[in-house]
Amino acid sequence: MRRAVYPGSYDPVTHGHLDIIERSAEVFDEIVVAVMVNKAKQTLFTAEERVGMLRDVTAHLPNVKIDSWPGLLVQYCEKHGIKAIVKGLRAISDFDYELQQAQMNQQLSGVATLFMPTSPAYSFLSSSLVKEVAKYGGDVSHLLPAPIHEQLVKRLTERA
Ligand code: COD
Repeated sequence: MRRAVYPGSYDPVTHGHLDIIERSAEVFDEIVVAVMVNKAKQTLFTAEERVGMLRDVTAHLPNVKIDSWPGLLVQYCEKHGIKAIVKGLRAISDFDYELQQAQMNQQLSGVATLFMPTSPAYSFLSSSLVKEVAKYGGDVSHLLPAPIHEQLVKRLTERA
């Protein structure tokens, strides 16, 4: 079985993430979307909430599983016998850091990283920008699945 992990923060999941998930699910037999938990990093949504949101928006994809992991990505891959990592690339600015991570992960465990270019419609899209725009009242409803947008607005209203 050809399996790959698609790791990220997903704080929250956007149409850009979903597009990569849908396209990579056509290439691999199974995609595991892994919410990577970094306790030092402040997130708007808890890991459990992010896992729940990803489960909701990928319910139509039978070969996509959602999980979370608090450690190194390569440890997750080793534990689950996964040999490939999928990463989305938006622009050349993503490439430097993604290449470094890919080479480090390859050195550490031999796991391969495959880059999937963003669809042009989503090349400007990031969770951070979505949060920033939404925080100041900008309309980001077209950039996220509707239930995620609702949760984002609710959380930002609670925090305001
Ligand atoms: N179009 C296409 N791809 C996109 C888009 C978009 N609009 N938006 C985001 N993506 C891609 C990103 O490039 C990334 O590949 C993935 O989707 C997830 O994005 P984010 O923003 O949710 O997640 P990041 O970038 O914060 O994730 C970083 C990781 C959590 C993957 C990384 O820090 C990690 O592996 N951490 C675990 C600890 C570890 O192993 N560290 C050592 C690394 S060498």
